[in-house]
Amino acid sequence: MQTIEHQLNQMQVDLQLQSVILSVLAATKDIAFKVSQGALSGVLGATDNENVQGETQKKLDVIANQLLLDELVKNPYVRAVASEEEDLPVACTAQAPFLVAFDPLDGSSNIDINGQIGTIFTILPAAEHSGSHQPQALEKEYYQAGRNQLCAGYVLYGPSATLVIALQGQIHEFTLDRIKWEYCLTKSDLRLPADTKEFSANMSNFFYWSEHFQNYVRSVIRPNEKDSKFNMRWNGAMVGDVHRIISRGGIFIFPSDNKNPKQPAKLRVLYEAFPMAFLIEQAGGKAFSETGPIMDIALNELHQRTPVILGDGGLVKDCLN
Ligand code: AFP
Repeated sequence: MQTIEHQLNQMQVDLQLQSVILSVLAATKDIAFKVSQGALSGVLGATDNENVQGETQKKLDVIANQLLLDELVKNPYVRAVASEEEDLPVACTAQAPFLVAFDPLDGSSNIDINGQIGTIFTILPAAEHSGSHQPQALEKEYYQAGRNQLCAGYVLYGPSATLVIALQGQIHEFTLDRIKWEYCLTKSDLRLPADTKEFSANMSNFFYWSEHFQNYVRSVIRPNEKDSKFNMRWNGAMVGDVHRIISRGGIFIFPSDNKNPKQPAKLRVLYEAFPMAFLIEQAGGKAFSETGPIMDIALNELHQRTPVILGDGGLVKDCLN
């Protein structure tokens, strides 16, 4: 069985980049183990803390964040690590060539119900001539467009732990062998299946969306003589919804809403939208905000948010027109 290590070597991925990817994956194996032990490993439930997003942290958010930081801080090729759970980037090795960003545990609300959760990550190039190694200066190094990403992926902790990773124009799926604790190749060159009539949206936001998105959803669920109406699926964890779309096709929409005028969009650009857009594009799909391709967003705030509409290219076009 082809392991991720073999695959990266076969693709002749830069050895320093390989090392960073394998550090991320080493941490995800620990997270996968703790998740699989559930209540037995003491990872369920909430802490008393709030993260920078103002959300109550779950124990597993904190544990997953720490496991990733511990692995990456000691990697000599990582200059800094930005996490959804940290205010500012954590400085690692000065002058190192790569910046890493991750959502350590996406879908936290599913932790305690044994639902789908995952780790999402991206790797970006660090500036050639870096200045100060202070967190505030490092933050500015992340202010890049999504197209600069060198590699992005996620590990979905479901009934099995599934890694989907995109780099060098390829996207592959690996499954964690829980006996050998190795990620083994299970699907190569993933392509989004076309014409799946399935949409993914949190419908409880319907009346807070613009008329445009309300009309789109009305149009896909309206009984129609010619077409069968769409089915709906919503995991509450982007990692699960995107994995289904990569595997089975369809469209995911998380538009802006007017629930909270200070925060019209929910999903984070750096930790969710960028890596998922990179993966979806590599699989032949499209990923847009409400104003253009997500990959063209130029980040200007570490915890910036964006609307996300992604999936099959034809469906995304219909949704935005
Ligand atoms: P958490 O990781 O804080 O649970 O948020 C998950 C998420 O960012 C994304 O994975 C989901 O698609 C989205 O939020 C779900 O948000 P709602 O619960 O508001 O629908």
